[in-house]
Amino acid sequence: APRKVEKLRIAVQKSGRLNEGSMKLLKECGIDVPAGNNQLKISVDNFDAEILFLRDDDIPEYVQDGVADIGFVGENVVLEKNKDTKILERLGYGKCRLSIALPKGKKPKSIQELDGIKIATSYPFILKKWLKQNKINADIHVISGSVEIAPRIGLADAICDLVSSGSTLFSNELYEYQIILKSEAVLISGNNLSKRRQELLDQLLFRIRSVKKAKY
Ligand code: PRT
Ligand code: ZN
Repeated sequence: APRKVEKLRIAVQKSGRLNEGSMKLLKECGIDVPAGNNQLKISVDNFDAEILFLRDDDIPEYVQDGVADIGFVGENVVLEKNKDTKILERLGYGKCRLSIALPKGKKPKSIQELDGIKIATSYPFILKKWLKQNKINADIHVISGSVEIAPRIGLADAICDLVSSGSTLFSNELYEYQIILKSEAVLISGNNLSKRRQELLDQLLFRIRSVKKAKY
């Protein structure tokens, strides 16, 4: 019987802000991913790999559990989920900041003045850690989407959310007060790759680093 080929299982965001950058990077690495018709899993023809298309939030857990071997995902998601994975490489796309934003006109002279306020966020783990490090006592109110409207409807005094151009904050009469994390897409891996999969990962990493070098 033919031996089953072991493939490197690569998790990529199915759709959203990181999909295009991740697919482009794979292509630049010489990995041809056949155009998918909305499939969850696609095999690559010219590299022993298969691509798993997932929601970004699920990628750290799937990589930790060994459902995927590696994943392309935002560092913000990796740090928030706090799973047992390691960051192998920063990838240079998907750049954004996780920042505390305040209503226009509120201008605390120092971050200590944030004490006692209520902050709406989808990033409670990262925010909590930052508040603790800075000895600030604030209330965290977790919401999963449209965080930027929370101050206007009286749900919170401030928000902690991802910012890139700043236009979402601007149109909600908020401004970026304090950056708590600078994020970009990263490559993560789990801890128990087979010998063959580790070999494939080393090949891919070598190519990723060559692509990055060629860009600078
Ligand atoms: O469906 P799935 O769960 O996979 O996707 P998602 O909707 O959760 O994530 P998606 O595609 O929005 O973002 C994926 C990743 O892109 C994030 O985890 C970040 O690592 C990165 N990224 C980079 C951003 C942004 N820039 C960004 N601007 N993610 C979100 N935003 C949002 C932000 O939350 C806010 O609503 O864009 C708005 C602010 O943008 P500006 O330009 O108005 O400042
Ligand atoms: Zn998501």
